[in-house]
Amino acid sequence: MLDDKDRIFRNLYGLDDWGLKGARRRGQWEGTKAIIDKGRDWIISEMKASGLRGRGGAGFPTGLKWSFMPKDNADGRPSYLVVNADESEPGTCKDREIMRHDPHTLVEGCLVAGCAMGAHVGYIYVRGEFIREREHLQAAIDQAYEAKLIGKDNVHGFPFDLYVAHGAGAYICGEETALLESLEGKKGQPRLKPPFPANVGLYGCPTTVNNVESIAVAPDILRRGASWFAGIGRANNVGTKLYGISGHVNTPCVVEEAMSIPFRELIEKHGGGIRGGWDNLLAIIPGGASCPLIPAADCQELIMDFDGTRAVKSSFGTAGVIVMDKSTDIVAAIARISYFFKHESCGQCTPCREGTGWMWRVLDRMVHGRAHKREIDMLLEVTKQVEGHTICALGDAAAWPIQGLIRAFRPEIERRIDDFSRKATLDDQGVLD
Ligand code: L3W
Ligand code: SF4
Repeated sequence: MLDDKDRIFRNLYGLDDWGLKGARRRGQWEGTKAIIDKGRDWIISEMKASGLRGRGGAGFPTGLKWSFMPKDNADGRPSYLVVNADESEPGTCKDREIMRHDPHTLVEGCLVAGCAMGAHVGYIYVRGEFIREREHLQAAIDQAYEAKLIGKDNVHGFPFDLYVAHGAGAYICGEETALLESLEGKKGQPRLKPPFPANVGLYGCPTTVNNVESIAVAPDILRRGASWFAGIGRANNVGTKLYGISGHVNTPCVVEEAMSIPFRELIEKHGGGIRGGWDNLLAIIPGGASCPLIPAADCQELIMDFDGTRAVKSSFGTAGVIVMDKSTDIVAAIARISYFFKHESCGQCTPCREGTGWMWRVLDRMVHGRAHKREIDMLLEVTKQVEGHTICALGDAAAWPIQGLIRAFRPEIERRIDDFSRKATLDDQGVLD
């Protein structure tokens, strides 16, 4: 279990003042000038050495991403930092807690990240529904301006302006290029990549888009040293991480823990155990609704990190763990997730636009057993036609939970089909009249 002294977010539950005074008491904005004075090359090499991987779901190395930004802006294009605070992944509410209760971690992180990538302007794109979070964040930014911590002429010597923008409730605007389109005032639809935002981003300029948590942990990493962060967790999966625990546990929460914590330990220590005990566990979704299900049998030895979840054919995603006990109608649960992706598809590519609706309609029939068994393989085949054949990862995200359901719970789908056809036969014979 993570030692208290290793926790970066010391006001995660809002027990202390979230404003500047509280932030300073907790050690934020301390030594920031020394960090900025060491310059962008030092910051980037330290971030690379820390091993931090992006906390938004894909796990791309943060220091490496920052290093893609141009060193000199010789072509006259400015560089931008954009923070993805459009947290909308079902089961995920960690960035919300940062913005609500510890917003200065993010504001300080933006300054440091901006310096590392030569960006004098940053935008934080906040999910439209996060009204209170946006207010806290804006207030923290105002405090930072007033104290001359950021702004054109600040005490740190790196001019930096920071703006908050808010979305309008579309999940797809959490995809980095759709977010950029939305920020530019256009319809939020993903762009084809490459070019990556580091080359052609906001207003066609070099841009880095990072998740809230990735940016908010940066100042502490640079203050305490890369080796401190790299020493927590295990190889390739290091540092501290915010986990969201929801569903059928006794005490749902968001908690900062070490990367690579065993799933069982996470749930016992912070989730208060499974409702009804471990024998009552049916399955989990480990990192937000995009990740495939992991059945109970595979959860026993599960390590919560990128490699541990991959070993059981799932993914780590945002570490928003959704726990489901045996009272769950698992087919209905995945059908509901499937409806979500159908609803949120932006519709610009055919496999996603048509496939998400098709998959949901079939799955919705399967909830009640109104299907043929051969349709199970047909559904699986459709998920494979969608996966990897779309502009953005929403297509994959729609396909994977269904693949996970079929992989782990095919007998349950078949049982419903058998039950339905048995009832239909009895009905035909008039037995049920
Ligand atoms: C320059 C290259 N940059 C990659 C950058 C790229 C991006 C980052 C990761 O999806 C996942 C998705 C959701 N040159 C580069 C390069 N980059 N190669 O690295 O890129 P990518 O494409 O691997 O992932 P992504 O498009 O960022 C994120 C999954 O996360 N997810 C959803 C999370 C939702 C939230 C939320 O609601 N807040 O986080 C959960 O599992 O399905 O697979 O910046 O530009 N050669
Ligand atoms: Fe839009 Fe879906 Fe294509 Fe993504 S995969 S661009 S959400 S249609």
